[in-house]
Amino acid sequence: MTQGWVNTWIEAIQIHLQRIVPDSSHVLHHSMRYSLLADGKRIRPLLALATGRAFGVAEEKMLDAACALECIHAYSLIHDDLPCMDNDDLRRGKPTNHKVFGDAMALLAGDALQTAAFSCISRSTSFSSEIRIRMISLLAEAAGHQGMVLGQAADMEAEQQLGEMTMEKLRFIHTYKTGKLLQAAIEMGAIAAEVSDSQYHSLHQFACHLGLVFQMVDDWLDVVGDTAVMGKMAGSDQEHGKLTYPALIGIEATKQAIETEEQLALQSLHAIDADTSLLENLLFLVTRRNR
Ligand code: GRG
Repeated sequence: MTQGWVNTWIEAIQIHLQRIVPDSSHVLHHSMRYSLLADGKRIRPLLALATGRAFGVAEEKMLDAACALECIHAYSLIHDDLPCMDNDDLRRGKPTNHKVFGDAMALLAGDALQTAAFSCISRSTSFSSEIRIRMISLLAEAAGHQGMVLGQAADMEAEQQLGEMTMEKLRFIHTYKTGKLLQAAIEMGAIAAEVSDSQYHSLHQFACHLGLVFQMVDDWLDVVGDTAVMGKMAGSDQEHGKLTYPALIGIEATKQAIETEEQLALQSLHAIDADTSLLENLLFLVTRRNR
């Protein structure tokens, strides 16, 4: 049932995303659409839709807010791939944005996707202006200097001081760099549904655990997905400037940490008096991909 729901709404999200950036002949719009419409899991929009659904908000109503999250995500990936950051050539199986459109256009496409996200929510006809302002404020905090950008900055700083990496620092980086936008996705649904304070608190806890486990699984797949890396894993990721859980605590401890975070996420979800089965299944989609 969840797979059917996921397929239906991934398609609806894709159609909605196509409307955000005009299909014009301008290279800026080509560059924006190249990344925004590329295949991705759409986990952030799906989490927003599923949270809304748990509290009776129709998926259609949530689409603007959900797609705003995907715009921020697409912008972050474009900028993260630039030569001045991770300098990656491939993303989602295709050449990265700057490889196709050049560094300057990729920078601008990312900038424009970021502002498009806020425009998307502010123009939404689904919610009152009060709710839209709360959503905009939440997204700005999650994406900006108190959220994802802070996490990216901490990551860049830590790469210069690899010997001093600790579990505490790694958790901080992941909580901010990856976790904050995932949290915002869930809290966006909570704001839309005007949930009670205690429900908001449990959803927030769920979102924190989901954000951490998302990153741990990502790290796990980086290592286990590449068996050639396993034999030399203990220090090699750090030598290459990549900070991962397996490189810091080992494969077995990472596996255990994933299971612990999954259990904590489930406990937070089960404290909520609503049908959260979609959220539970999205958690499993995150934690059990390829494991
Ligand atoms: C440049 C401001 C700025 C921020 C960049 C999110 C981020 C911060 C960088 C991405 C680097 C990265 C690969 C992080 C690992 C976790 C992550 C966000 C993976 C990509 O997200 P998915 O798996 O991607 O949801 P898809 O392609 O499915 O959308």
